[in-house]
Amino acid sequence: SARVCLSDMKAFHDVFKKSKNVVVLTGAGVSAESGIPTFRGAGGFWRTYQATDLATPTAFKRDPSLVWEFYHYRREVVMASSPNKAHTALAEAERRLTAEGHKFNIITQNVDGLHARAGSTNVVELHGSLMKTRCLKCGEVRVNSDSPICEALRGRGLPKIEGPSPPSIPTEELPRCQNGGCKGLLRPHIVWFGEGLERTVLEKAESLLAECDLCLVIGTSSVVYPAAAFAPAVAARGVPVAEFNVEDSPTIHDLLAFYFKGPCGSTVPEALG
Ligand code: BJW
Ligand code: ZN
Repeated sequence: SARVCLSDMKAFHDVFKKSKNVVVLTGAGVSAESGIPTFRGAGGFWRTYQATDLATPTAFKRDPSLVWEFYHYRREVVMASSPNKAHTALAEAERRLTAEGHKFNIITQNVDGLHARAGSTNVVELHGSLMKTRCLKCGEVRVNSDSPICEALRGRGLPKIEGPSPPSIPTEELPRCQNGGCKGLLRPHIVWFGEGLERTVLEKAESLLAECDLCLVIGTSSVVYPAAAFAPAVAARGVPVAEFNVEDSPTIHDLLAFYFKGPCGSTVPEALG
């Protein structure tokens, strides 16, 4: 195969220097060193729940108060955190490469907004954003970084509680729409399991993937579709794919041109520096 020696940083630098159109796919691991728990690691629990049990439309219908507590907590964690060296190195690479007339785009599965806060401007948010809400009644999507998002959630959402859970918050007191007199129940503007990605967002991601000549995959377990299919599609065109992860992801390992094992806060600045 055309596979270059895995983990060969010098060979990677040669490929990186020659590429004119880089697409970076990121997942929760890129934010791990900012203190934001990943989904499938040990930190993927909130109270007794697996994070992925609460990120579903069914969970929200059953118990919107519980799901809002979970998202309120995560919003507060993200607002108190900062971009790390991997985010910063990606933002610097974007500035440098676009100034040279090249293309550099990030497709992120993350909902934390840390790429933008690090200074990246070409970012596609595949799974939505913790800092956006969507109204169940009128459909309005709005940026919202209020802390707390509503009074009733103040002090709620702690990941560890002693004794029985506090009573549910009445739905009237959960975040409500402020579009005119709508007052509909708001939900996080996030793609939950079983929900489709926004069509325009997916099309944008697919067109970037179709034209890139180098693809970096950083901090994702590559198990959640459709994002899990992105690196295989790029590799099928003969485009080199480089993974940066503390563990290698079995689902994409065989198609990699490069694999840099380790915390991306160290490996990514070295690769892009
Ligand atoms: C480090 C590090 C460090 C740590 N440095 N690295 C086809 C086949 C099978 C199933 C499906 C399919 N098509 C659709 C599905 C169903 C489903 C799916 O994929 N299920 C799979 C689990 C099998 N997909 C969907 O439902 C999607 N919708 C869809 O396709 O609609 C149409 C449809 C529906 C149903 C059937 C068929 C078609 C929507 C997916 C939405 C994903 N939403 C979530 C929750 C967001 C909400 C929230 O944030 O609360 O998005 S799930 C969760 O996983 C989150 C993440 O974005 C996503 C990906 O996780 P990620 O980022 O990879 O995190 P981890 O934790 O898994 O991995 C972290 C990695 O970092 C690890 O590898 C670590 O080693 C590494 N790491 N520290 C470098 N310092
Ligand atoms: Zn509304």
